[in-house]
Amino acid sequence: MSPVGREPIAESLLAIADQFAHPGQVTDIQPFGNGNINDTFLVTVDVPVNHQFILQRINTQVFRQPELVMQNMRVVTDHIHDRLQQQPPDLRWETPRVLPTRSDRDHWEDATGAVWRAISFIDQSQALEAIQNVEHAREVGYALGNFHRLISDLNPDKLADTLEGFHITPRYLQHYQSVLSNIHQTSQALVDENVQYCIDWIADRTTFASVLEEAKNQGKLRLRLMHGDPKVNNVMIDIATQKAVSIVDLDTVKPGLIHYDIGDCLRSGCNPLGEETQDWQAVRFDLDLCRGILQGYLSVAHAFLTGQDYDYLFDAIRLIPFELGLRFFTDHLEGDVYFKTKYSGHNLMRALVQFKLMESIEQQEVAIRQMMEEMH
Ligand code: GN1
Ligand code: MG
Repeated sequence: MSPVGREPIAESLLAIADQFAHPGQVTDIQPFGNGNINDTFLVTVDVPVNHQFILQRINTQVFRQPELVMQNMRVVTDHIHDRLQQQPPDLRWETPRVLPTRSDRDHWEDATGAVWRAISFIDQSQALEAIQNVEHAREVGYALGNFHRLISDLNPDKLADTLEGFHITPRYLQHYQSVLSNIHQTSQALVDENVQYCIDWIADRTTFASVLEEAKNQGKLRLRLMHGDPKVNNVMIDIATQKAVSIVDLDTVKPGLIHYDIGDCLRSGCNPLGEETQDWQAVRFDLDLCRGILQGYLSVAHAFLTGQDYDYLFDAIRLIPFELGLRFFTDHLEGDVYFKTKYSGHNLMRALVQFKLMESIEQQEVAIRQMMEEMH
């Protein structure tokens, strides 16, 4: 019998999990987390330690070359693993590892062509969906800083670009503009007042979209490796100590600007209502949480940030909710082809949340800049 409140294991999932070289027998498989792209499951096996692992179906509509995603993941996790061996184990920090198939491959393709992989689960830890308090914020910031530190000496040339244009804001804007111009002006889709709100919001900020890319092109910001998706629920927290012990979801590690990561971490961590709220009018950017995340981040990153990096921190915080809102809104206009949705209008709601967060950031610009000044 399955445990109370749990679905019995689907035979097909069990067969897929058993393609991977895990110890023991599988006792449970449950859907896990709330990813917008891949399908994720937590698998439990009947052994005393490391008794869980992650099983994922890679979304090949988004990641068109899943073998390169896996190659990157191995390069990154091997690098971090080696670095962790070289330093004294004062603080617990781990990296997820790729679990091979029984024939020693890093992914498995089923009869339908779906691509699956298995990744170790960070034992005795959990990812929280929403930010809890300032201590949690500090840990989330620390996790990003530590990740940036650990990959700072990994040669970017070793990583393939698995998602071209990812986190290049002007590209998203260009795509949005072409989608919008293809929708007939009298289309029902544009009549909605919230849709109109988004269109106006974006129209007023088009020049701002290229702020970080211009700084990169002018040599003010350096290309480095970034995580690509350092949101709150990708930071694993040790259940006993409440300290961050890992940052997971390494699909989007690639050369880019660490500012995109900093902005993404803050847009996710300073919005107490969370990015999935439907109460979008009430969304606020919380300054105490912002201070917490930056304190945690800078406690590690202060050593490698330049003066110009600091100069662009505010723009990064303001830009990423804009970029993500733009991505959600474009997907809404295109008929939800990229992000998974749970209800009609979901991507529009997500866009409104991000634009409201951006409004709150703009309103608090003076206070945010002053806070950064004090921390520099
Ligand atoms: C997507 O699938 P998930 O939830 O890890 C997206 C991120 C967004 C995020 C918003 C490859 O990440 O860029 O910030 O949704 N990932 C990709 O929640 O597009
Ligand atoms: Mg992700």
